[in-house]
Amino acid sequence: MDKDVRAKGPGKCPRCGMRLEAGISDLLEFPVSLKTLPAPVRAGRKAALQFRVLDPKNSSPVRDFEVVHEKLFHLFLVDEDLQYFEHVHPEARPDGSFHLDTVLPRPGIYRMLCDFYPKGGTPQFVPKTLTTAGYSKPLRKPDLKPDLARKQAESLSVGLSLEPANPIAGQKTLMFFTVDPASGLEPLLGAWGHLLAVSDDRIDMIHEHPAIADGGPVIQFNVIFPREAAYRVWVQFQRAGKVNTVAFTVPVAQLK
Ligand SMILES: [Cu+2]
Repeated sequence: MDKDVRAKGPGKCPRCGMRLEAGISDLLEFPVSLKTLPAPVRAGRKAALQFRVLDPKNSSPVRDFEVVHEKLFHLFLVDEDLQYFEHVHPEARPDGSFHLDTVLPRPGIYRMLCDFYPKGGTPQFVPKTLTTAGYSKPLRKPDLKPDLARKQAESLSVGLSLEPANPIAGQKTLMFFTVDPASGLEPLLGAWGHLLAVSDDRIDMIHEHPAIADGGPVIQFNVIFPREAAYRVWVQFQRAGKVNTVAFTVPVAQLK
C-alpha cells in the first residue's frame, strides 16, 4: 500500500493498483536533519547547509514534497538578537535533500524555521538551531522594546495597528499592516504578504499569510501569539518588483 499516493476522487493507485481509500493524513511530525559544511559553521564565511526530511515512521529520507507558495521548502533564518532575518528557499536535490549556500554574518546562535509539506503528510514547521564555531556564550534574550512605528523599506512604507491594541497570549490578534504607496503591490510567492513572528526567547516561530488582502493598502494577518513575550514580527510585501522586509516588536501579555 502506497500511503503517500493522493487523489482528489475515488480510483486506483497508479503504483500498486489497489483501490484508493478516503482518509485524512495523520498529524505526524517529520524530523529534519541538518548537516553543515564546514561543521560547525564559521561566522562571516561561506557555509553550505543541507536539510534532509525523514519519514517519522521508518526514518527513511522523504523525496516528495508539495509545492507551497511556489516553493518546496521555505527557510526562515534569524539571529540571537532578532535583528538578522532571511526568508530563503534551499534548492531541492534529486535525493530529496535541500541545499543552501549562505554566510552567517556574526558569531552566535541562529534559529531556523523549516516550512515544508511532505506528500502524504501534513504541513510541517520545524525549528532548528545552529551555533557558529567557537561560540560559547550562554543563551540570552535580546532586549526588545515595543516598536510599532511606521517603517520605510525599499519601495514602500509599512504601518501597523493591532486589535486588541495590547495583544493577549493565546487569543487572536488582528494585525493591520498599511502599505504606502499601495499602487503596484504584487503577490510575493503566491501571497499578498508573508509574516514571521519570533518570541524574544526564540522558542516560538510562527509563519502566517494574510487573512484578508486584495491588493489594496491594508493587509490583515490574524495571529495567535502563544505566550507572554515580546515578539519580533517581520513582514514582507512586494511592490514594483522589489521585496520589502520590515520588522516590528509586539509585546504580548498574559490574560489577567
Ligand atoms: Cu510565507
